[in-house]
Amino acid sequence: MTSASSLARSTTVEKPEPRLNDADTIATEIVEKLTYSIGKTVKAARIHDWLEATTLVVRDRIIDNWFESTIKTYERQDKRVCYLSMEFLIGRLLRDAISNLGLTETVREALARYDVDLNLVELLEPDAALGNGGLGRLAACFMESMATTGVPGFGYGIRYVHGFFRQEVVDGAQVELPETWLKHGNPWEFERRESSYEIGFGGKVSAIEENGKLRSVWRPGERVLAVAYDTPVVGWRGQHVNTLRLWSAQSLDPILLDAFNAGDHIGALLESNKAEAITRVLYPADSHQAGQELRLRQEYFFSSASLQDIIRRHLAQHDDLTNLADKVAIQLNDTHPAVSVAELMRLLVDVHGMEWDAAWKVTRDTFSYTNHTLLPEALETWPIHLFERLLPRQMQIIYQINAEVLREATAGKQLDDGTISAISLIDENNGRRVRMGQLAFVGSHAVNGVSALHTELMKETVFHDLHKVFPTRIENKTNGVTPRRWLFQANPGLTQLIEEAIGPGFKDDITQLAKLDPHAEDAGFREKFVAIKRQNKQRLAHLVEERLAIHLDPNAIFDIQVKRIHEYKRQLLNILETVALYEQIRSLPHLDWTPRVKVFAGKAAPSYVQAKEIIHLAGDVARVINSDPTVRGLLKVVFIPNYNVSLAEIIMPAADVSEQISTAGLEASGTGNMKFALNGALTIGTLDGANVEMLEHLGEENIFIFGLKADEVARKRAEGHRGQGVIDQQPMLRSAIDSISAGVFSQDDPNRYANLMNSIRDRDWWMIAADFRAYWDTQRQLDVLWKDRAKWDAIAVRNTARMSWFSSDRSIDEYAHDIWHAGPKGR
Ligand code: 26V
Repeated sequence: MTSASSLARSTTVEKPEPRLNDADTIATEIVEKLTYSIGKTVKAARIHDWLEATTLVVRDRIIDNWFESTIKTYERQDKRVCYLSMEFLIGRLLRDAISNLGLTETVREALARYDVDLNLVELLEPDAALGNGGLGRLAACFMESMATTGVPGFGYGIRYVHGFFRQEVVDGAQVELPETWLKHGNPWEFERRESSYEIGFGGKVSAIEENGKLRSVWRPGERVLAVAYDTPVVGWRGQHVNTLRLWSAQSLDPILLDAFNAGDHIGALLESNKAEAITRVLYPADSHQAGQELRLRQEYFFSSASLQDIIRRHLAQHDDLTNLADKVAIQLNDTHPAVSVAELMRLLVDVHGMEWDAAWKVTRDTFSYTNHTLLPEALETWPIHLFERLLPRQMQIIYQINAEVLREATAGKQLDDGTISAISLIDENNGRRVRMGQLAFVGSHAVNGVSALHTELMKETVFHDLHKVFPTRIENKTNGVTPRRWLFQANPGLTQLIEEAIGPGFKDDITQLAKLDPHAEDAGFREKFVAIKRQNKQRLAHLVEERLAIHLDPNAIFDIQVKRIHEYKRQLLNILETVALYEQIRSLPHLDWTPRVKVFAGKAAPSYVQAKEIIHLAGDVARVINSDPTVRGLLKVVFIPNYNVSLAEIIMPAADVSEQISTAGLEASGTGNMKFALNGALTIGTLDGANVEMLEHLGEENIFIFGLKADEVARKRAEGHRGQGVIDQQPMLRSAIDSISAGVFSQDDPNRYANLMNSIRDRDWWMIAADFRAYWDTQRQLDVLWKDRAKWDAIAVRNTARMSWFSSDRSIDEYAHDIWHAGPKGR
């Protein structure tokens, strides 16, 4: 038998009979699972049991398609896309899976037969919060879009035992609590003990002679096991199912028997504790480098495991690794997996015996890298001594890559010392460090930013010199969000209304949302659109009432800023405008003020002092304003604790105004901006990140842009801008800052905000004082517009109609076509 036919025989499995998807069948199967998998009768079942049984029934249906997709990719030897990301911020999976399979109403009906409410069942599922914010959520949207558009995608990441911390606010201050998403098990994952790899750390490198050539041999001093856990990712209509493979660290030698037998029971377990610590917790900082050894261990651990897995799969189908880049594209989600560049070189050269030059070509052709931030404090570098101790062979390889890249860069050209030190992989100025951005850049054939402006700024700033040497390498791929989660599931009312207006075609082809545009002129349609917005606002108001005992009036403008708390995102600008508005309403109560509700939510990195002060201030301001009868009915402020994906799904559809007010040049893209606008909120924002493309697609009458532009910010900073000069010209701003400084909102501790306020008076690094007036004026313009409901509502409808370009399906098509050359659009 030829090897090809034996392969075909071994992989062609009998296709299972398609399952029936009517409510009777599903109800029967749920009860079967309850009985035989969970061991409960219908009578004894608690709602958690119904969740588990329902999940297992839905999962069965996904598994059938999962096998089919996997076998098809294997048999056709399709090029695969491996998305390496330290974070996947997935949220809940059950509703997503049911909805993508088209089973929402059927499952609802099946459960209703037992008086079980699907909505309540869904609420019990814990969020998979394996990410910090934008970068991790983008990875989750991309996984869903790859499955939807039929790109054979593999997500590779870390199975953290504890995801992003749970936030509570105690006496105004953020408190971080551990998150325990795996407490009741995880029915979505499959442990793959057979797919496990050894990962080494430390030890020594020696060179041995083999056939007249020198070969490096790394003998690590420590080894841990990476064990795979697979989760199926189902695309729209269940057509295609991809895999998210997350690695868990285990000790190779769980109990040191010698120590155990000698009576040292605790010592016998230390090894295993140390090994398993690698995947125990997600680092909760997204703005500055932690610099801890454990973080570097995490990065290398998941990079090496993923590459070993990719190579094993490749060699199962191909004779050697020379054609790796034809069969696999590896996308590096930021620099967190950048050590992969050195690790792939090590595997190719040291383990698989490839020549250096050939290996370098394979490496570069295989990798591509996405940059997600320009903030200097977030750019990863590692001290050489740490890198060398933990990864001695990879350090040697980095030196060699560096030497050759510098040779390539200087070939035929005269480069000055400044340029050479700027493109070097080693930073010599801050105590010798490895620069992970430079490593990712030189090891990739394509490097992308996540919005047009961000990509241009990458060329001018962080990668200025590398861009000159490799002028075609940087390109743009503007972010997107999946309309399945962020419109169909989060806003079923609006989805149904859209379907009534333009038919169901938009569900399979989101560009058809454009057909909604003329309905902006239709008063009858607008009325229905507004009725749905109102229901969504009521749902949010209900949640706030329940959790915080604060009453919100759905007739007011719901003005919402939800995202990580960071100085550059300028929650402080929003709070200052809120205080100024409060003071204006108090002093001019007879004016015709437009009622507003200001909503804030977001987490601060545990060590980020200013961000925590901003949370405290939001709470303090909320308490004073909400208890002041003079502004009752006109102004309310809430900070909702523990912002996460599930809360976002309730918040996005309930917004009238979306706050996207970062200091221009600093928000790489933003994706919340897209979710809000898709759900019919009006954006007030700076010309930053993807707001720029939103302006292009919406038209300038449908978005509210204010403030300094990126180049103006840079110029002002260079000129040594200070806040005080502006504050002196702005009585409203001065009064707001003075009130906060004087302790009006913090009578228990009047000096609490002295530093925060002084930072605006002095450096005003984030241009809060500089942009205050423009922001205030634009907010008042929105107040006026609110009174012209026909106009406001038409703009809201147009926002929904014009956002289809911001679907992550479009982003994925572009990656597939321009970078990966994989999937239906990539061939
Ligand atoms: C950086 C670091 C630094 C070391 C410590 C741990 C850690 C964890 C995450 C990060 C990445 C932060 C970058 C990030 O999340 N960027 C956001 O990416 C979004 C998706 O592209 C984009 O929409 C946001 O504008 C951008 O801030």
